[in-house]
Amino acid sequence: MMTKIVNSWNDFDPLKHVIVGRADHSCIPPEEPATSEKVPIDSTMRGMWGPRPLETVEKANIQLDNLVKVLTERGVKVDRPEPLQWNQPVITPDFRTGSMMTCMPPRDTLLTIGSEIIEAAMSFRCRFWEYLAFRPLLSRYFNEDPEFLWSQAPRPRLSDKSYKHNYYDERISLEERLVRTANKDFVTTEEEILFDAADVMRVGKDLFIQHGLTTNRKAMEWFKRKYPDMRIHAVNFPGDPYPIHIDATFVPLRPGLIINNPHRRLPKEQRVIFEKNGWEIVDAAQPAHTEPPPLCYSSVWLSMNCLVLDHKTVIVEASEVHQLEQMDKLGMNVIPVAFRDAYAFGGGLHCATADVYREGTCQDYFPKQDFDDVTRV
Ligand code: ABU
Repeated sequence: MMTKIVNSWNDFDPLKHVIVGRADHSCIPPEEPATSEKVPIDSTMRGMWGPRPLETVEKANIQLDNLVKVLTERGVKVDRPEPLQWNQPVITPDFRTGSMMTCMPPRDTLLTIGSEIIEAAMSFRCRFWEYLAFRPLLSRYFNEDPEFLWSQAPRPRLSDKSYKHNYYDERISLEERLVRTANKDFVTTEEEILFDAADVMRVGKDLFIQHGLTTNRKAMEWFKRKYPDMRIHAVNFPGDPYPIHIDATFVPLRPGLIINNPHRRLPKEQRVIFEKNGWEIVDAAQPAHTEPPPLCYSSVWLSMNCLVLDHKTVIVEASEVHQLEQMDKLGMNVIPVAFRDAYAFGGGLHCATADVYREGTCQDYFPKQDFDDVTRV
């Protein structure tokens, strides 16, 4: 009896099976070359590291468990990772750092492309072993699904050569950060392949990959060689001073429709492929909150970090009233789910999940290619 377990080509076809992360044992990692950026200078998190307060872990797990319940009630099968004791140092021949982080956001670690799941080549030293939390699941999929392709991108060494020395100078103004984003000047070098899975937007035959703090050009070249029959696009959002992950910036809701963070608009010349192929890009609604929750690395734009269940149904964080309303106006049935207590552990509803199975096949959503596409790698 053949069992097909893994299949997903985009973020909008009917979701049938998903991984939802866990917050257990999560730590705030010590500063390291790739991460010091995300802690604002005046934040109480500055210089702080170690296990997250237990009551916050418990609250996050309550909301993660509730998400599982909502999904299960709608017929979506849910698997969970096995958290490690994250409060252990990571020591390799090339570096040492004081602790690991979490397995709350599987979206950063696992990238599903068709019947393949790739363990990403992540740039944070504290996330070096994170994939181990998902190994029991991937091992089971491998045993049960004869078509499942289990892959790992080349393991990065994350030596000092992988980062620009002194990139994070505390005196850098916000304006200077924006100049750097526009110039595609990021903390990582091109020494080795580096990417977080959450920087990859999957739209059938096309992968749109954000070039930013967590993903470099070499990764895009790797994708191009790995998938010669797919089209790889490099996108960049100059309005984002901290470009980490595409899923609070540029989010597809269904074929032909994307919501784009209005502070991080896709530049005109990079929009051509969408325009020529009849896609509509609309500004996402404003977040309902002016600040992220305490001890959170992510921005208030987790408001748009939604989980699409099918072309007409989307889960949105319950307090994000403007985003809920916009989804409704865009013709989506909206399921509000409280999730802010989980944000600090690695992000929103999309971050906290990773696709295992969506119905559908690899479609060409961008058949018109008779123009100069500046995004094409
Ligand atoms: N993991 C998504 C975070 C993006 C943001 O902070 O806006």
